[in-house]
Amino acid sequence: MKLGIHAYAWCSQWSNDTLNLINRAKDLGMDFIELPLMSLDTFDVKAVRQRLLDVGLECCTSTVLLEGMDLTSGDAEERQRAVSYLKQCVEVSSGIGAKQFSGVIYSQHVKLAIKRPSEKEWQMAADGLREVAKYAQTLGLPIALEPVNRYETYLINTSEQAMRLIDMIGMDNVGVHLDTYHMNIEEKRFSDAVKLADSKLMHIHLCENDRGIPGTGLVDWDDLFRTLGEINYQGYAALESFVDITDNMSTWVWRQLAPNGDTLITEGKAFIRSMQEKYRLV
Ligand code: LER
Ligand code: MN
Repeated sequence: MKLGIHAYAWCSQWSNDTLNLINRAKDLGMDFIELPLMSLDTFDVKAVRQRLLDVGLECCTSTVLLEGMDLTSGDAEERQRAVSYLKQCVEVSSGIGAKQFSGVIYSQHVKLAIKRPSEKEWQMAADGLREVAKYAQTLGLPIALEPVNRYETYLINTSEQAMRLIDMIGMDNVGVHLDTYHMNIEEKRFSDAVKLADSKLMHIHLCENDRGIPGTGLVDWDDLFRTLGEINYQGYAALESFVDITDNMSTWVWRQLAPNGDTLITEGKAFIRSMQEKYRLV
């Protein structure tokens, strides 16, 4: 398993001012860094690619669909904006040499829904993502869907639902991205969610039930890592917490969850490596 860090441990927006975080992640012993693609305007593909090469670090990318870009919107233009944005994310990901691209990419993140999603909305998400996945396939890029809790989306809350949408998309390069914070709210058991995704599991966000440092809260890490050990999970897993509290993220983090990004990494890494050792997951 490759252990990485989401850049949100240190910053809330990626730009050339944050390039040094790539060095920092490497120095702190991470196998990869996860870069957010929410603001492509400030994302310098050439500079990021060069820095990753210079430092010798792998990377993954992720994003969420913001307001105005919704694959499940009744407005065709809005759906098209989402598809165009996701294709741009795929292009940027491929441009920097990312190993995969994932996140809340199936419907607007934090959409105010008043009804459960209709079959038509599921189909619109599948149709939009099929177009994105086809483009990603031409660039050899895998993409993955991150189920998030019911307060953040009405479409994909569980591993089972992610697998259903993947089935509807019908492309081999689409997988599942689980997040322990969301799993703790929506799944019955961590192990069941992992077993359901099985070989489709491509990415995991590791955070506590309060989004703090892994190992300090209520998440059943034994149940998770026993199963990851059983399936010999060789994919990516990133520590995800939001240490830099800002008002521009829909994550509802209003208090300090870790003293700083470096502490999140050193303590989180020690804990996750100990779980890997316990369940013989290299
Ligand atoms: C959203 O709650 C989440 O878990 C993230 O991966 C997106 O930033
Ligand atoms: Mn996440």
